[in-house]
Amino acid sequence: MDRTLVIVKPDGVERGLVGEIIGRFEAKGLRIVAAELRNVSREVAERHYFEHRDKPFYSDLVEFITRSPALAMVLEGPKDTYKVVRTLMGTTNPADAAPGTIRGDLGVEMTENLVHGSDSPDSAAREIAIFFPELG
Ligand code: 3AN
Repeated sequence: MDRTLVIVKPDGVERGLVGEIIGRFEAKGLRIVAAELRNVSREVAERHYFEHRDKPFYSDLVEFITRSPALAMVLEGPKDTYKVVRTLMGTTNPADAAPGTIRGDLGVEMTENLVHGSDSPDSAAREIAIFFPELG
């Protein structure tokens, strides 16, 4: 089995889309191993988005993920579960994301793209350790 980190971002929680988004992962066959609604601290946000620290959108990203509660969770499934999650999420920009995906069906704004999913097995391990150190 393989695990990955998923976050329903503040826009998804504010819009009442938590059930809709989790439902898609569950319907696909992934299992929730841990989940918590929490205010992401600036420190955790900065660790999480470390690889983007030099990007022009970095401060917007940190502001956004810390602005109101987000639902952090660990999902489990077959090998390369992170890929299954990212296929269901759709491409980064919701305006371009395919219909049938979470971002394609539910979003239209670039920063407010509803959901985060780790982008590799290494990212998954790193991000799970940041958000759920007790699972290590
Ligand atoms: P994804 O969330 O699809 O893995 P990443 O990891 O490339 O995308 O980017 C992390 C986050 O940074 C995205 N979820 C998005 O909110 C934001 N982002 C990425 N690229 C841009 C960009 N060109 N302009 C504004 N925000 C961006």
